[in-house]
Amino acid sequence: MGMRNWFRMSSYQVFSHTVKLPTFSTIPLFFAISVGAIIFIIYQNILTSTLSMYPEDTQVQQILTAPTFSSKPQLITTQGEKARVESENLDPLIPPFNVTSEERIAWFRNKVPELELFKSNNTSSRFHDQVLGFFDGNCTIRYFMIWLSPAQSFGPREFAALDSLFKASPKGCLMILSPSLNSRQGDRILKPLIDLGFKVIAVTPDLPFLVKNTPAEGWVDELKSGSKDPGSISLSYNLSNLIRLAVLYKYGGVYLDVDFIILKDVNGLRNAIGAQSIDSITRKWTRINGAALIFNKEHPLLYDLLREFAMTFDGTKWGHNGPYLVSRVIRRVENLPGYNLTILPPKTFYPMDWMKISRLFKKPKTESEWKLVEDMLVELNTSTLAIHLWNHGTKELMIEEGSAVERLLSTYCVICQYSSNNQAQQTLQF
Ligand SMILES: *[C@@H]1O[C@H](CO)[C@@H](O)[C@H](O)[C@H]1NC(C)=O
Ligand SMILES: *[C@@H]1O[C@H](CO)[C@@H](O)[C@H](O)[C@H]1NC(C)=O
Ligand SMILES: *[C@@H]1O[C@H](CO)[C@@H](O)[C@H](O)[C@H]1NC(C)=O
Ligand SMILES: *[C@@H]1O[C@H](CO)[C@@H](O)[C@H](O)[C@H]1NC(C)=O
Ligand SMILES: *[C@@H]1O[C@H](CO)[C@@H](O)[C@H](O)[C@H]1NC(C)=O
Ligand SMILES: *[C@@H]1O[C@H](CO)[C@@H](O)[C@H](O)[C@H]1NC(C)=O
Ligand SMILES: CC(=O)N[C@H]1CO[C@H](CO)[C@@H](O)[C@@H]1O
Repeated sequence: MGMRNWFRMSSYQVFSHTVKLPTFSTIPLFFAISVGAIIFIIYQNILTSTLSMYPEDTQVQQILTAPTFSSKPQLITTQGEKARVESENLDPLIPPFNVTSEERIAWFRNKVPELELFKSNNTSSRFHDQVLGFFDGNCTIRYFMIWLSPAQSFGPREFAALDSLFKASPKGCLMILSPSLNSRQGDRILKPLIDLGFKVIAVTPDLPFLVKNTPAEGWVDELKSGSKDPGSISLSYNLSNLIRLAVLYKYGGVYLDVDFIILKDVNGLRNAIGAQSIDSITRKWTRINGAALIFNKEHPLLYDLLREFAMTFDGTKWGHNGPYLVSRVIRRVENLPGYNLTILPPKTFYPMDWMKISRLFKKPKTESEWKLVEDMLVELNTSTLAIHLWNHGTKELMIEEGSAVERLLSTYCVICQYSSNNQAQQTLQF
């Protein structure tokens, strides 16, 4: 029990050392810029320095989105990519194509006994012991990631996310919730980091245990018992959303998607989530993204999100789609007392939006393009904690030599498998 409170207690200690109070001059400035744009960033009654980040965002966007890259980035056409696409088809949670709802339910019912994720129904979970055993007092920060695809599709780009994480937080501890990586193959993938003394582990999450006594418990029970249609797209997508909420609700810590490059330690932030876009006039957020979450355990927002998840999946009650869930819930609660929520500006985690991210994969050709990449790197180094690469749209893109992404990958790393030569795309053999 003492352990379970650890994150919370020590996070306050850490926070008190690192929080920067806004200077008095920034407060009136901010007010002048956005009177009436209600921004609500309160952490334990302290206005954090993130307030003053909003006005600067225009500058960042100008640098990051300057329209100099003319041609499109190249697509990968190598063997490696074909192998990757094929292995992704092995995702155990993608239901058979073009079948009825009844057929999908039947398919899933047969599948459940094989799915490690759903195995336990025990209050004394082995998973829980693994979490308590892994995050000891030497972890400066507690990270979680999730990987529900097969181990063979965990490629060099995903590895680069881990590599950047340990560059930023060498004393941090990372638990990857993943049935497939909790294996010999997973051990081989993580070995280079473990050999260097970094604390990383892959553990099969115990979903029934994680959602116990949360509003999502019934949802998981129904799915498990085969009375709920798992849906036609990918159950992994929804389960990943659910697991990140449940694990932070239970233990607290930092959750990150595996398509980030982490530039800085996020220690010092608590109960924070990133805006992905803001209104250019009011400066108020328009979309919040759940790819990066920094929360104390049992935070009320996580509870609300779990409840919303369980309700919306039903389809009959709310009828909104998954990706909007976080924004919708936060819009309802952001001004309520007791939430202590920090909404970070887009440049913190999403400095480049998904429509424009591909330019970061392109080789700069002219002198002004090189200069632009330099400026971007400086800007990212000053104002971004982690850059989201929007894998859904970019995993097919080649990381071209000298591109911003290549530069980032070869800078923010300890093992640095991406080097500056053209071999960056060769498939690494784990
Ligand atoms: C929010 O901050 C207040 C004041 O510090 C504290 O009492 C309360 O527990 C915090 N709530 C959460 C959910 O962290
Ligand atoms: C889906 O299944 C139906 C009936 O089995 C069939 O008529 C239809 O052509 C299939 N569609 C695709 C895209 O395979
Ligand atoms: C439940 O936990 C107990 C004790 O840890 C163990 O002996 C038992 O096999 C577990 N049952 C299941 C279904 O996991
Ligand atoms: C676990 O589930 C099995 C059937 O799936 C049931 O027989 C058993 O009683 C359950 N155990 C607990 C502790 O809920
Ligand atoms: C922290 O690390 C030291 C040295 O490796 C070890 O002796 C100590 O037991 C660790 N502390 C905890 C709480 O695990
Ligand atoms: C980022 O900025 C810090 C301090 O401002 C500097 O020490 C560091 O070298 C920079 N890193 C890169 C990769 O530019
Ligand atoms: C509750 C939830 O997030 N449900 C989503 C599951 O995934 C599908 C798409 O794959 C969404 O449409 C649902 O909204």
